[in-house]
Order: sequence, then structure tokens, then C-alpha cells
Amino acid sequence: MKIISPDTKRINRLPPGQYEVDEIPVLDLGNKPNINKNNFKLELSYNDKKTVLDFNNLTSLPEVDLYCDLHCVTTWSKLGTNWKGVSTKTVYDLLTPISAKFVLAYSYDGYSTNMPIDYFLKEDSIIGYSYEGKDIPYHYGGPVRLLIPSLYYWKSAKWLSKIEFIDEDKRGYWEERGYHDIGDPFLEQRRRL
Ligand SMILES: Nc1nc2c(c(=O)[nH]1)N[C@H]1C(S)=C(S)[C@@H](COP(=O)(O)O)O[C@H]1N2
Ligand SMILES: [Mo]
Repeated sequence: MKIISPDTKRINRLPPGQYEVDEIPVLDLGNKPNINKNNFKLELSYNDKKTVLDFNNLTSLPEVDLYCDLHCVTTWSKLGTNWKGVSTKTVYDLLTPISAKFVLAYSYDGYSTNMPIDYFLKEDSIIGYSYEGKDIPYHYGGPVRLLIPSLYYWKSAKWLSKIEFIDEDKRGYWEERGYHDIGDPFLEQRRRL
């Protein structure tokens, strides 16, 4: 299934305060996690419900093609990127029935980031494993990264390790340091006020 991110259909695709780049900058904490397709595991949890997927389990789920723009809070935007992966809804449904209100995503480099469940479950939110027709390069968060095009790019956790579904919001790495709990680029939700 082909998913076109709704924000790519705006007349002005560039959110306020952003400028366009050609190459996607590499931005992360600088820890280099030892993770690849062979040792990859993704844990899903909600209270005491838990499921673990390896790379093959993940890529056996229905595949989606995503076309989206990326907006980093440091003001660069990359327009028109192509990814493949699994819809976040597909993965969420593996734990069904649950009624979580928030998500905290964790990564193999110690990173984490939170968001409301409705952003996590948007049609263009995916768990990605391919970028521009190839495996996601390690420096861009491969083998598997989260992609939440409706929010600033810090919500798109690279080297994804765990998705915790929760009822009460819990802050991730940048959110604990003052960044916004939602982070909609078109509303310029950069820092908490
Ligand atoms: N695991 C992990 N994911 C992360 C980060 C990080 O430090 N660690 N940084 C975030 C930030 S601030 C941005 S802008 C994007 C950058 O992704 P890129 O390096 O592929 O451009 O990853 C996000 N996801
Ligand atoms: Mo960022």
C-alpha cells in the first residue's frame, strides 16, 4: 500500500521557521549501538502484555510505502523522501485489545521519545526498514527506525528497540530537556513554554 503523507500535499510544504536541505544531516547522541538485522529485536509492551518481534517477524507483516517530508527542530527540512516499513497500526494491533493514550519509543543508543497515541497511529506513521529502495543505512537509524512525519524529526527514533504503550505520558530524552511533548512542526511546537 502506498501512503502519501498529508503534509506533502500542502501548498506550502515548508513549516514556519524551516529551510530546505538536499542531503539529510545525521543527528544523534553519538553513541554507536551494536545493532543489525541479525541481532535486532523490537519489544512491544502495554502494562503486563508483551510481544517481541525479530527482523523477519517485522518484515513479514504487511508492507507499506511511505512518501513524506522530514522536519528537524534545528530548522532543516528534507522534502520528498521514500521509505518502506510496517504501519504503526499493524504493530499496535498485535497487542489488541488495548487502550493506551501515549507511546514512549526507545532506541538501542539509549535514546527515547514520547508522543500521544493519535500521532503514533496516524496513517503515515510507520516502523521503517528501507529508505530510497535500500536498507536504511546505519547512520540514518537502520536496521529499523520509527517515522512519524506529522511531528518534528526528533520523534522518529533511530535504531528502534522498544515501543511502550502507556496510559500516562512519560517524557523521553529531549522532552525531559524542555522539548515539546507533541512537536507539530506546522504549529512550531519546538519547546514547552
Ligand atoms: N536513537 C536515536 N534516534 C534519534 C535521535 C537520537 O539521538 N537517537 N535523534 C533524533 C533527532 S533530534 C533527529 S533530527 C533525527 C535525525 O535523524 P537522521 O540522523 O537520520 O537525520 O533522529 C532522531 N532520532
Ligand atoms: Mo532533531
